Amino acid sequence: MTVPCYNPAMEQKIAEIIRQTTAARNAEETEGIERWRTPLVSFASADDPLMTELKNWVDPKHLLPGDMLKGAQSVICYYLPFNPEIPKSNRGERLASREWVDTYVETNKLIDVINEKLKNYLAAEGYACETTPATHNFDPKVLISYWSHRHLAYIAGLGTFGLNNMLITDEGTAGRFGSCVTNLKLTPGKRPDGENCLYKAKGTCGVCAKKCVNGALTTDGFDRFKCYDMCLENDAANNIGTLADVCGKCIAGMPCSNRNPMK
Ligand code: B12
Ligand code: SF4
Ligand code: SF4
Repeated sequence: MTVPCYNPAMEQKIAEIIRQTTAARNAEETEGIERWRTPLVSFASADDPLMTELKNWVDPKHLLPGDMLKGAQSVICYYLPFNPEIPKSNRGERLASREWVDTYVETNKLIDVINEKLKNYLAAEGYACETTPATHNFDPKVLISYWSHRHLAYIAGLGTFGLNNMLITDEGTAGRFGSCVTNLKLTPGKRPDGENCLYKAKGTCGVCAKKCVNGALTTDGFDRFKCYDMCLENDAANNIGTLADVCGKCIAGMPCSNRNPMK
């Protein structure tokens, strides 16, 4: 029986796996630019009092870490920030840039690879790890997932929510999140004190709402169905043989795209 206790060497190794797997994937890129900057990694305790809030914030059906894995101790949360050239390519126009589409597909694949490596590493050390894909784990009728990576990343201290719904990290919003559950006890990340969104902190900016191309995002709220219509419009326009339901105009060319605008 493994007694739960913090293990800094293992925490470092987990972060290393995430960063090295991303770096190795960047190095394979022979034609284009490197897609990702250095990932951010943080951990949340399965016992954090905010975990039960997931059922209020997202949906009563949202899972708790213990529903994913018996004996869960922690959630490993990470963020893969894009090279700023990727959101830059997605500015303007109604349709998403091809770079944005390809980076979405490639990042989802990379998250699967990272999760598999984390699972193998933890298994070799005698721990369990339960993984979930980056997306398409949502209920198509309500467009809500019962495992929300960004709410878990919020609990782990990786950022705060912006007006555009994105979690604004210290490396911005143009990137993707992964998370997995383990029975290894990991040191929880500290949550930021203030808001990272200029609109929420000071009532300024609001550019994301002005730039929404399908009337889905306004300063009064968000219509997820209008947003998904736009994502499907991009999927149809590209037709690349795998679902590329993207848009992301509200995170391209924004003050929060590649950095925390409050720092
Ligand atoms: C379903 C889904 C969609 C749906 C619905 C969108 C939505 N906002 O939920 C559709 C298909 C429309 C969609 C669109 C997009 N998505 Co999407 N999507 C998801 C998915 C699968 C689940 C999200 C979910 O269930 N949310 C639950 C609802 C209730 O939460 P919410 O809408 O985010 O709203 C909350 C916050 O805004 C919040 N809020 C505001 N202030 C505060 C303050 C506090 C303290 C808290 C707790 C909450 C909070 O209030 C709401 C309730 O909590 C996740 C992957 C995953 N499994 O986590 C990706 C994900 C959210 N999508 C992502 C992205 C990037 C996009 C797009 C840009 C498309 C693209 N890739 O080009 C657009 C952006 C739309 C937008 N502006 O919100 C990323 C977000 C990255 C980031 N930096 O945050 C995610 C996390 C995928 C990933 N693995 O990285 N998506
Ligand atoms: S564009 Fe401005 S208002 Fe919108 S989320 Fe980013 S900082 Fe907040
Ligand atoms: S992803 Fe596109 S449609 Fe959805 S809120 Fe952002 S700009 Fe609007």
